[in-house]
Amino acid sequence: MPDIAAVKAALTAQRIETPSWGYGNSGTRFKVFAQAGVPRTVREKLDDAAAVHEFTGVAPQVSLHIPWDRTDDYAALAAYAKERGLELGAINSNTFQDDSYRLGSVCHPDAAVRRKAVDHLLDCVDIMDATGSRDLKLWFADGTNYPGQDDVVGRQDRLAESLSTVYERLGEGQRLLLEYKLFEPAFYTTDVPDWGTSYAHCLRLGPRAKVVVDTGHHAPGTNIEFIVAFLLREGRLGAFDFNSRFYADDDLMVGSADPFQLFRIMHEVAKNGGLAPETRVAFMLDQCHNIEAKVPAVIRSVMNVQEATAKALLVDLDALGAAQRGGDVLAANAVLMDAYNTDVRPLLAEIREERGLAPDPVAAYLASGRQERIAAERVGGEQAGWGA
Ligand SMILES: [Mn+2]
Repeated sequence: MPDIAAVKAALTAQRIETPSWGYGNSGTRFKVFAQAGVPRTVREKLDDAAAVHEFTGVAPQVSLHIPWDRTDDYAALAAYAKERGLELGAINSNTFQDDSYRLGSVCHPDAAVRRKAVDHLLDCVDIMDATGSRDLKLWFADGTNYPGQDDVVGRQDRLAESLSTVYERLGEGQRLLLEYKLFEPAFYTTDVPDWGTSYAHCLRLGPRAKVVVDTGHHAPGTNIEFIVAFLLREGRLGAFDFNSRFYADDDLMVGSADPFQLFRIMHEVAKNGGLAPETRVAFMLDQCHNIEAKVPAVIRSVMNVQEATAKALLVDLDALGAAQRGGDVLAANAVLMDAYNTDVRPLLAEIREERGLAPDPVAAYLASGRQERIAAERVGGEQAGWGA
């Protein structure tokens, strides 16, 4: 059986990075619903992230999105974060909200547009230098809508050249994380549609280029845990963008739609060394809380990742290996299911109490009065939302 002290140590050491945009208003293509108390500035987003860390104890990093979180002094922003017990995490680029990107950004047929996109990515590396961020996270909306619209291989060549320019600019300890997505906004070809395309570009770039697995970016039925296991084996799993989905890229709270899938993913992570700090896998959330209260939703999401991780750590790997070597299909499956069916909430509550935290972070946040306080204080100004 797993050593419970080691399980507790692994859960205490786990870090889950939250996204600045998760604290702002977001929506669907139909409507963005405003909520009371939503941040109006990047500093107020950091205040919300600090609250999530205060109640969970495992979320000290915040991803920024440029230009949504643009500020004129990134070192000062990093200092503001540090005063609140936070660090600035991945810098997410944005090459999808400018009119010039109608036909793509780094894959655009016009070299001048590609240069503009690459210059933005290089600006993001400058920001990383100022914030101390380790990771540049790239997702491109590039692709085509109609057969014949552009040269598929030509676009791959442009992508490779653009990525190479950015990779060469990275400083010591900085990484390039390349995220893939099957479709949307492009509906015929997407230039980085899957893990294989991302992996192939990362291989050519070098060892500090890694793949990002956004759990909402696959075709229905895709075996995501296989992708995770493969990338870990190859040393190319850079990060997760956790969220969950029923249909497409729904960006719902991680673990809400399919907690069993999240457990299967975390089992491969835990079994294959992905929780070890030296493997440097970043566990990030990429979610939009459109109708639910945002800070409690982020806290719940962090807890969902912790619960899946705890169950994964409880898998009896010795018994599993014995059953697998013996060809005992039912016993092997039963080992996994025993762990999945364990109620780990008391264990996580115990770990929190040992660290001086409330056993139920959502209940503690709601009882703290903070939500009412920020709703009263954050009046006037313009609420932060996606795209701003
Ligand atoms: Mn993502």
